[in-house]
Amino acid sequence: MGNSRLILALDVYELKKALEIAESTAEYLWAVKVNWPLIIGSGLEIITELKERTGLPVIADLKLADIPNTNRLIASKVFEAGADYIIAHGFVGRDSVKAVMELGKTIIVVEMSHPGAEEFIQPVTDRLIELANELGPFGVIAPATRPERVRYTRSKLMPGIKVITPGVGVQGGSAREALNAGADYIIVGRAIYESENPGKAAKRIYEEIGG
Ligand code: FNU
Repeated sequence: MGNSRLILALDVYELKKALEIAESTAEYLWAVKVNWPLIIGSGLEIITELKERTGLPVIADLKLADIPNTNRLIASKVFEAGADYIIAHGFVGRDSVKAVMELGKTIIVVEMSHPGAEEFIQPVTDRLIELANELGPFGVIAPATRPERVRYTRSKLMPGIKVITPGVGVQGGSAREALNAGADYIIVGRAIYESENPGKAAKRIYEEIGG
């Protein structure tokens, strides 16, 4: 749905299951996010298939963190498969991020949602935000588990760069709070795909965030 701000994190292995969940939730989503579990379980073709079945944008959450050449080798195949966005780490440096951005729309991780993010990533978030402001990616990742950090990131980030926040639901973050803190999109995985009725779960979150 064009006006939705919900991104489904489709972290299952199996192709059939993935397509079932995607189809039953599609009308409440802005985009579907695939990560390594699904790519390892179902192959890269799952991206093409998901796009065909749902008509939604696909975000490839590979968190690329390699030298520019390897980032380029991976990203070119993933964009070729139909991914609309790739998530890349910023901490490896601007050359590695640029290698991805030259090939397609990119989302840069400036902070993560798990507790361990406070060890190494959070101390350099300011510099990662500066990098994003310099390069102008589609968006950045900030943690829904720490709404104050979402607010902080939004306040430092150039307008036009989207703030995308995972950590809603099982990790403890609230969709409403993340959006109130300035997030443009929220990412939800287990709270939808582990639910007995993923369609209903997606609808509930969609309605909670005012669709
Ligand atoms: P759920 N994800 C995350 N935190 O959770 N890409 C980050 O900081 C980040 C992510 C992803 O907890 C995670 O890999 F940068 O079941 C998973 O795919 O709702 C999804 O967001 C969260 O899944």
